[in-house]
Amino acid sequence: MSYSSILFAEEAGVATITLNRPEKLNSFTATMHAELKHAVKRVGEGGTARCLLLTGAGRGFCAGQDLSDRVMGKDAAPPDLGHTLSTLYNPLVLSLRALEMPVVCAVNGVAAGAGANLALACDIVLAARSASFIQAFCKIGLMPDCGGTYFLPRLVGTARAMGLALLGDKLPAEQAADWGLIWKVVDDDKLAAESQALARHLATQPTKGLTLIRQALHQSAGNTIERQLAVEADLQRQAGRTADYREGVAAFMGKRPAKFTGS
Ligand code: LHQ
Repeated sequence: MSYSSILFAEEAGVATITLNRPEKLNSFTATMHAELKHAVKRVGEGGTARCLLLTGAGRGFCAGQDLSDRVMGKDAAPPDLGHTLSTLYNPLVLSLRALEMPVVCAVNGVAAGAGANLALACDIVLAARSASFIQAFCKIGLMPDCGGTYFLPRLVGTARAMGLALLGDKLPAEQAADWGLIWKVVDDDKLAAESQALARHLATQPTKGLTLIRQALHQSAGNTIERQLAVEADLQRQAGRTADYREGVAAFMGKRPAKFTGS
């Protein structure tokens, strides 16, 4: 499949997907959804990638749904947005969460609506100092989707989640980092290099172990302590069977750098 709305590159163990409709702030169209679905599947199913990096082209990261696709005539029947979510956005979020590798997001500019929540679905979010996050849904009569009502209260607590979702104010990147919504802020001109370096580092690490870490943290939100301890025992059992665990211990004992293969 050739892509028109995203860019795809794979190098040094990192698959990079760049949302690429800069003139419309990389807002989502049906084509972009189809291409993203294809690219994420391709990353998960083969190739050499051990980390996915998601970013945007131009001055925005993603402005959510392309609203020019959504203009309704006065007498037109209302659209079934639930269908749009069930068939496009929800599978996208779940496909990112199901990848067996870490997912880094480099938010290069404004992230609004579903674009903001797409970023929050990733494991480590870096943002350019000039970037911002906007839960824009309330301004057009909608509610946060693309996982927003799941991620926001878990990341920043209910009070801040409510404020963000009900007011739709622009949250500057630095405040997002201060609030724990994202991992860190980077100077604009360093974002591409720093996020690529982080992704390349992750791609050299024990990929199976990292996948188990993200699985455990994903499950933690809805679990009791008893259940989560059981999850840890189960996943650690799997970690203990990996070649990278064997290598990690051998390297530590041999006082040498470990060479992880991701297996
Ligand atoms: C856009 C968009 C956009 C089209 C900028 N669409 N063109 C899920 C289920 C189904 C349906 C509904 O939605 C959802 C989930 C959602 O994501 S709902 C939320 C949709 N997103 C928004 O409401 C955000 C709309 N955009 C904005 O509020 C602003 O553009 C922000 C604050 C993101 C950026 O503002 P500025 O920096 O001032 O840029 P701008 O507004 O001038 O935008 C630049 C261009 O991009 C402009 O086009 P033009 O041809 O005039 O230069 C905008 O029309 C276009 N654009 N967002 N979502």
